Amino acid sequence: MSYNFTDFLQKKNEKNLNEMTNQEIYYKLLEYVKERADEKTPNKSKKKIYYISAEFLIGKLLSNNLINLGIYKEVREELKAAGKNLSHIEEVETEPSLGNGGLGRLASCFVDSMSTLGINGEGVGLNYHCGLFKQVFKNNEQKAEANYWIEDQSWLRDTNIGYEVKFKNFSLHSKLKRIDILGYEKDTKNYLNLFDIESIDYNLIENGISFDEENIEKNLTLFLYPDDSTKKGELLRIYQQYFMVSNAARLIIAEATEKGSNIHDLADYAFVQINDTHPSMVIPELIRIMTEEHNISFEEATEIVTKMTGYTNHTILAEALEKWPLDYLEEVVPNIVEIIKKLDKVIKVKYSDEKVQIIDEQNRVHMANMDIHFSSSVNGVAYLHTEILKNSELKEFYEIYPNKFNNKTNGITFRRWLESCNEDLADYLKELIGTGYLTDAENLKELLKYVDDKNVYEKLSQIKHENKIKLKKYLQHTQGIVIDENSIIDTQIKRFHEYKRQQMNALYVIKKYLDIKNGKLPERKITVLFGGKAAPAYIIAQDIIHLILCLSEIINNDPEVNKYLNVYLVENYNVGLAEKIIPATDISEQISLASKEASGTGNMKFMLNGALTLGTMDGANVEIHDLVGDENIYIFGKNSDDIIKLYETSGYVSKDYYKQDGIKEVVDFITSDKLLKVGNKERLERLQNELINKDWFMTLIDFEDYYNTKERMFKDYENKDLWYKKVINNIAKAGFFSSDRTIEQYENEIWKTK
Ligand code: GL4
Repeated sequence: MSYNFTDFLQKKNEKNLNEMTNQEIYYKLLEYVKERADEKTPNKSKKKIYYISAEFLIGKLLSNNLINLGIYKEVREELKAAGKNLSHIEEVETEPSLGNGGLGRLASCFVDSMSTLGINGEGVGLNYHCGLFKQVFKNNEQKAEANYWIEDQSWLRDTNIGYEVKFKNFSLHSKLKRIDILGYEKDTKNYLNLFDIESIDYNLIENGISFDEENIEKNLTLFLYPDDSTKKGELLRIYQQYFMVSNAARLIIAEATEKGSNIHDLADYAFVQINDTHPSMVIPELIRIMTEEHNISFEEATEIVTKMTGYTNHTILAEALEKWPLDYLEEVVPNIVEIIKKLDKVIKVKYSDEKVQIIDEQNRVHMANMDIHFSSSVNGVAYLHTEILKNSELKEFYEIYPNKFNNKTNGITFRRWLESCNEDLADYLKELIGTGYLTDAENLKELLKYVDDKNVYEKLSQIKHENKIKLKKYLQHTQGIVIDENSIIDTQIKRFHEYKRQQMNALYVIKKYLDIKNGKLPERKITVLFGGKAAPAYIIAQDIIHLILCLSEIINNDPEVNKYLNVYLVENYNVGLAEKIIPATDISEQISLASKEASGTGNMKFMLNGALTLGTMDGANVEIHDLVGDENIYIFGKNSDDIIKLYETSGYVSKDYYKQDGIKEVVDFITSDKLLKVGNKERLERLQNELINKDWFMTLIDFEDYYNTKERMFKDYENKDLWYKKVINNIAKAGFFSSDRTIEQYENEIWKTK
């Protein structure tokens, strides 16, 4: 029986809406949504997918749940009638940042799509009490603070499910918490399963964000590790990973047994998708439980587990592939080490090539290698990425297992990244092409009918302008930043990493500043927006943040320049900010060094929201380019083959580029008096030195092409018809990047639950 929010409040004898504060309304809405979600039944099928991931960057859930329940507009109208504003109420919700970036956000888009497609597939991860650190800026530097998100009332539901997890020196009892994952207008739902320890000691937080390494029993789920892409060998990480997979294995076996599995046939009941190598220990853990507790031989257990697991690789950065020292593992989980050694022996007998061994000569366990040997599917996350895995990074494995390798180009959920974050655009699309695109994103292609329609250009540019005004209000209110809604908005939002090359964008800003100082003025004001966090241990990334903050201080306060150029680094970039920035952006910066960004998913979100891509032929940019064609994207820079060759031959010498006209002046500016006046000498000098003498991610090789291509973009922007024709082409072709398509491919080609 359907009842609206007002009925719900009456039933509970609550005050009238107009007498309640936004805070009160938020908590009542939370209750109401949970009650409505109770009407839904879990998806059922004999075989179930367990998407195990150390990260689920779920973002706020209220508006998405309202949309998926099909009551977003209804609730908004009810609130409006009582003089309340739903978007103000959304602000009350704290954002759970249970992920670092793209990898965790992808996992969240995937659970949304599994639910929407009616697939019996759930997420399994950890319930971190502090999400990714809160970023604050002081003296033009990033400081990290603890980021609590769990309140007395939240989306988490308690269960009475829990297991005993044995470590070498102690055991921990777990507690499973669940979050409902509602499919879009579906009668069914799935869960996100987050395991926790029984009680957390909050006093163990040191310096805002670091663990007390002595008290793991009391703080195992206290923090999410703040490293994206670089994985340091930390003991705590092993504790977290084992806790996660041991619980997952118990859950899988319990659920399968309940459905009638005799464990010999476990692969008919469960499939585990291993999201990067953080959950890799699920392989030896399942084998351990089968052999120790179910009387199954090691050989048979290995065969079963291989059949029921698939591994997704998300990165080709060598330093990001986890390699755990064997003695670390011994110290934490000796039981697993026995199994890993046995698996290693199986491989050593078969193959002599050092590159494919699980345990190397320095006694380090290569988690990815174990995954590849002992799972049935290995996939990359974009066409180019998978090709690089097959032909270079994991070549030796591809030769052994050509049939295991497959590609699953990433996707994004259109419910969050269009319906929810850009309502005006979503409504206008419905007006033009109907609602079909909401369930079959390929229907966006129908927009091509309007590719020459100037009225549509006009309307799209109005929507963009409105979104800029909304962003302006929001940033003004929350961060004291005042952007100009009449400027062109050029955005780079993502984790700070040298390979993503925010430093190249910063060099562009310097060049533009110098241009303006020299009287070369842009036709229209440019607002350069940055957002992103740097891992606290990643010094150069912190230096890049510092440079950008210093540049914004100088530029935004210089009356000669700030009429033409503004630069902002928004503080504490997270999913919520992305949802506001993306719809307001004109230029999407996707400028990683070719071959380094596995896929990217921000690139897809911008495209869908009518921004044009300025990018290299890297990750999923390659597929965006293939879909929209040369004339609807701005590609620059060296391609991945050239870059891979340069690495192989050590053929890049940054100093040769530094010496060139136009580059030296810009790089030298980093330690100019102007910058040293507002900045930290050590940081600026270190960064400059890095660029001149090392530049591992080849910033300088692409700088000139980047600058020229961006200039061409600004010029094209002034021709509205030309620009919006490109915008329509981009939105129309974005359907391919729906995570529903990605998940359908996982289902049809790997999981086969149906
Ligand atoms: C990442 C990749 O860096 C990113 O390109 C990709 O889009 C994402 C999801 O597949 O995974 N890998 C790691 S590690 N962090 C990421 O964001």
